[in-house]
Amino acid sequence: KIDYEQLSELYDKTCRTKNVQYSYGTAGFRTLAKNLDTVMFTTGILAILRSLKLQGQYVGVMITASHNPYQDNGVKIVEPDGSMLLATWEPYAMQLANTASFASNFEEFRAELTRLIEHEKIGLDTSIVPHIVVGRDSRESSPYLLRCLTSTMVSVFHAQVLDLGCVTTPQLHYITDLSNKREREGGSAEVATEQDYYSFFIGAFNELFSTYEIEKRLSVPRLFIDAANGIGGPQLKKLLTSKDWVVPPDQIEVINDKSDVPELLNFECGADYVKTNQRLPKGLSPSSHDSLYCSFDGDADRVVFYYVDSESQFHLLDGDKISTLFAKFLSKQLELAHLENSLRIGVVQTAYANGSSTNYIENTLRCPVSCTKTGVKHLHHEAATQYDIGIYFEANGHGTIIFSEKFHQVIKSELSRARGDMLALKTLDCFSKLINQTVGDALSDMLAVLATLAIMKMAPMDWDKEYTDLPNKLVKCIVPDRSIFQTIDQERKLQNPVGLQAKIDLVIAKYPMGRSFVRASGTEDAVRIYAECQDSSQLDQFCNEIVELVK
Ligand code: NG1
Ligand code: ZN
Repeated sequence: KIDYEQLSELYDKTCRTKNVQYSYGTAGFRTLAKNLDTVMFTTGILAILRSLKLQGQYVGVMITASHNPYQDNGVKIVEPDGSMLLATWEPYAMQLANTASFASNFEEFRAELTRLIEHEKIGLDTSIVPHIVVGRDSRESSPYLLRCLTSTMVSVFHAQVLDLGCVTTPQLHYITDLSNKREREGGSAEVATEQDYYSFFIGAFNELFSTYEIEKRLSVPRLFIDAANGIGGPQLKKLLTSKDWVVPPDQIEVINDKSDVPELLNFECGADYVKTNQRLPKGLSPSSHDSLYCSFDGDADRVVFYYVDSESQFHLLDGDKISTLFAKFLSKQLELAHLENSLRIGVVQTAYANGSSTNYIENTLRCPVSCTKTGVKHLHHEAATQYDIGIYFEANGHGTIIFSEKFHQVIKSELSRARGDMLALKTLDCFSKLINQTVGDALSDMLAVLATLAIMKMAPMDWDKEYTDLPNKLVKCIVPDRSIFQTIDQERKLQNPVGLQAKIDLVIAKYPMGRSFVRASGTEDAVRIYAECQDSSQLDQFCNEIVELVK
């Protein structure tokens, strides 16, 4: 039973940010931190309802604004299995938040809440205890917003709340999933912790190296990790100082690790900065051309790699390059294990993937490729439903690999029969553990890349030279109303404004290997224009011509 008197009191006290329009986008709610009190309050309640709906399972809530500037913050809900909030619940999140934001009194909010509870047939009189896992990134505004979020959880809903403190977004996803697995196993009932996360991934990394009986050293002399001055810094250090971590300390250096200086977060560093500007982040000067570099974003769910060649030329190894590296490696293992006809491997991309990468995967690796709309939930879904090994990465570095139930069964049975190429089978088995199965994870992806490079004895240059990116450009265009830009064909073609696509097609036809598409951003009030073509000297002109059509 809900104690409405208490709820009303907390509502008046907490919902201070009024008349703000909230929208639950691909990355949850995200805006200036000072405008988030109300939506934190309602998101806390929605997470409770989600848990009640799911028989009290742990539901995760993460407070983060990822790669956004330090003044921003945000919140998103995670399903019991570590995936993103069920799409049909996103409108509820918005209705509840916007009712609280625009309502003139508590009764209006109460009516909306009641409607939702009845619509979803959520039983409040039962003995179900809602379980919630909360985590936050390193932002200064987060502890306050956490109090807004959890204010009703214990007092009104008698929930059990597991507060992880400061963690990366993928850690929150992983621990939510693990908490439910532990509950299901009953018995031990030990609460899942951050330590479980480190042990699991370090364990898989070490097992992979042991399988090959190779020394636990990186294939590059030195790796520099740019932590974007976010939560990735301290979490990385916990991993690197863990007793099980055996890579020599002189091989890895963490930079931009000042997560305690708020305004440095994502400032001239991090994955988004490096990908967008195609240059080294603040704090790095090329030390040697055989070093490998990587950058996380502010909440460590994205990673991009890069290196500098002997002519001081910067080379980006982005999400597309990570996908292709994994596709090459895992296809080879499948072949060695003679499983290429029983297990289906595929790569999932968005329209932002470089055309060269798609061509390379299809024609050199001979591996199927799917294209989905922007937003990891679309990629994740395609990877999980179409393939036994579904590799997905957005060009910006967010992604992972999903291994199907069938994959695990086949590998287990082949291993138990101890026939065929045991090394390849063990590699596939270890690799499926090394990659975070719940969500894209900078830390786990990084370990998987390092292991792949070490096993394949590849230097950054070898990885890069598999294919050459077509020259490309991504620009933003501010328009009066971006909602008129409606797309079809996985966002690759415009349906509206009527006639615009035909004009775009005429421009594209003028440029050899030209490809361009226009879509409204889901996270910013802007239209994004992407263009690529063979000749870099024509790229600016190509892109400008499209921009002129859009303006
Ligand atoms: P929008 O703003 O819808 O283009 C951006 C990124 C996505 C994804 C989301 C969520 C690009 C071109 N778009 O989406 O890949 O990461 O933010 O954070 O990078
Ligand atoms: Zn992020």
